[in-house]
Amino acid sequence: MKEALCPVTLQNMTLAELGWNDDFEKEFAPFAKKGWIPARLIRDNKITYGALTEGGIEYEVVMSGKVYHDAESDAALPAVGDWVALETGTGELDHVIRARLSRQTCFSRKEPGKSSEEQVMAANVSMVCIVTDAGSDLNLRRMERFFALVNRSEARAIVLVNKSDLFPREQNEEAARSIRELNAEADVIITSAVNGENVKVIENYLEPGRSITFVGSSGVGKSSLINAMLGDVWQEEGEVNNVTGKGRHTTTARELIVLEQGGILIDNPGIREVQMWTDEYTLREKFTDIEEIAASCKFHDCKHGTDAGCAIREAVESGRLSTDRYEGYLKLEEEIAELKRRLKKRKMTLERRSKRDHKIKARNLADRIDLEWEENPRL
Ligand SMILES: Nc1nc2c(ncn2[C@@H]2O[C@H](COP(=O)(O)OP(=O)(O)OP(=O)(O)O)[C@@H](O)[C@H]2O)c(=O)[nH]1
Ligand SMILES: [Mg+2]
Ligand SMILES: [Zn+2]
Repeated sequence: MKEALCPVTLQNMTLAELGWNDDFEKEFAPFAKKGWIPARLIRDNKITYGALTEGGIEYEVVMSGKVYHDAESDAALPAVGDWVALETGTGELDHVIRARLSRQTCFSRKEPGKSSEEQVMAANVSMVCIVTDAGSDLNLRRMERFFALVNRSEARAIVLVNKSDLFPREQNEEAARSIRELNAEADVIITSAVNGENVKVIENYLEPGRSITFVGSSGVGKSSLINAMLGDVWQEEGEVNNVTGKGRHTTTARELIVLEQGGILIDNPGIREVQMWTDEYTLREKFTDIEEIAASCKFHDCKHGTDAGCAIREAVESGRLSTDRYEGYLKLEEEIAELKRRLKKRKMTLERRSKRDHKIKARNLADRIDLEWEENPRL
């Protein structure tokens, strides 16, 4: 029997296990001369990044003003999975990304015609694992878009039709068949993180130094599948809601896990990120019947809660609309609102980043001026 997968003991981690190869080595040569070290970005904390280096040493790093300003678009900024040249310092926030190495693959989302809007989801991944289920998450139009994105990235796509334990066999197979029809080249696998169906099959895709990134809607089971592959070793604990006391188990930042048996897994946050590559329109499409009902609410900005003259509430009360679908619809509205908040926050973050760069520059300049003054006082 195969041993359970487990994350690499950090002290022993080699660059190769992290995905380093000869092409990176070659490109890195001039940076090595400057005393900089190779590091792979494993987490995007918005202002800072988590970076792993040889021997599993993790640094919290910032990008240099130059890296920031040289980036002609968001897509050119360092992203999770990127290899960078790191200048380590002595203090906190003194570890600086001096350069980003070329990407060997790049999984990103790009709106047609809006190249500045490209968002890198994962750099240098060999495989993108798209997770869905045979129930309400299944959306063939969204799947088509995923396939188009993966195709462009030079990575390979596999699709997991997860939560098979929840649906009849025929439904899982029908879902898998309709996905295969969209893309004959993609492997489509029916899985369950709960009963372990085909979890071992995913492990067959692992290879030393190769990264697999998991994408798909929130709650579809990306973290659970990774947990199932890792056994009890790795747990993604979501924040706990103060009111309900329930864990949300939602992945909030991309996280990269290096496995002792070889291979690298990247867990991604779900729907809130998916929003960034499916648009509001695609999401609403599933609920057109409800949108039609909503059109006859008394107020055009009806929140469908306690508002007077709410057609949706009436439909639920009369049984014309099931509470399940209604709740799904409300969740969607929250997700869309969340997307908008995130986009706004992102814009503010970028502005803050640029301000911070200016502050660092100002500080460096101030230090230099002090130094010059001490060396050469002009009294
Ligand atoms: N029945 C069943 N439930 C599952 C399966 N996989 C995941 N779940 C449940 O679905 C819920 C969400 O799973 P997660 O693994 O957190 O989903 P995720 O895709 O990581 O979600 P985000 O991190 O928010 O993107 C949890 O309650 C899991 O227990 C499965 O195969 N079968
Ligand atoms: Mg998750
Ligand atoms: Zn209403």
